[in-house]
Amino acid sequence: MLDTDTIQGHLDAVARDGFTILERAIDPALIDALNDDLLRLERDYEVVPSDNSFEGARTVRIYNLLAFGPLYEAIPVHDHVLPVVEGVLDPGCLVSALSSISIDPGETAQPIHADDQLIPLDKPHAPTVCNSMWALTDFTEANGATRIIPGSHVADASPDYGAPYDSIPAEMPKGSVLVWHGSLWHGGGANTTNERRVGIAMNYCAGWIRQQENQQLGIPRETAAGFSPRLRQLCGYGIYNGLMGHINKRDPVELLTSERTAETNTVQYRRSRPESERKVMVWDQI
Ligand SMILES: O=C(O)CCC(=O)C(=O)O
Repeated sequence: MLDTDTIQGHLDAVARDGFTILERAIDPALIDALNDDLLRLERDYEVVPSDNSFEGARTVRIYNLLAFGPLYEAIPVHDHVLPVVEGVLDPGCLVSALSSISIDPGETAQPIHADDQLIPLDKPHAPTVCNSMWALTDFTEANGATRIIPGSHVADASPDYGAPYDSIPAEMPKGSVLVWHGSLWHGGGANTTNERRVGIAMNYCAGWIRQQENQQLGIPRETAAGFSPRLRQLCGYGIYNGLMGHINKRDPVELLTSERTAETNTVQYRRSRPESERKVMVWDQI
């Protein structure tokens, strides 16, 4: 668990520089287990590079990791990382996407981009996205550490796709986590070594915008029903600010964990629920 001064230090860094690094934040045993399981998934599902300029011709990406077993459930809620993300966005934030990014030898640098550049808001703006990269191997300049442009999160535009920019490598030891404001200009680095660079991209967004991966359909319902209460909320089974995401004025998590069908979702019109069982929604406060 991070103390409040440490969290504030990271929040100050994100506000000033657009990023922060949580050094050796993750237990080595979890890192090893993730490395092993990602290799299993790659083998079992025969995952190969996508071969486009953004995803890379020598980069293996596995998406939607929460659908692949309980091991991945520890990532979005990790108490050495989530408090920083909650400070950048707010506690109503959501899992936007969870994927692995394994950059193999010979990969060239990814075009510099901002993760929020498809969101049509004038820049600079408050963070709508806060992303993180878990280093499952050491991240070095030579093996393709994420390249970042400090301070670019306050630029009044996103980068031009494919243009060259001066950037620095976010070097960090295995087990560390890079956290950044979604407007920060960055990209995966070139891997000039003989070894793979492995990262997990744990991406979050504000509770009031759309998630990049559709968590409610992408994760089987019975899998999501077994998540911890906090993870369910982060996946979108919750209500933002007492309004956004409701179903007939009820928290969607009630439907996730019940056998209700679309027809029975309308039950509140026929039988009102006891006050004590209801979540507080915005209508109850005005
Ligand atoms: O792999 C990396 O270091 C960064 C990847 C990235 O920024 C992306 O794919 O959006």
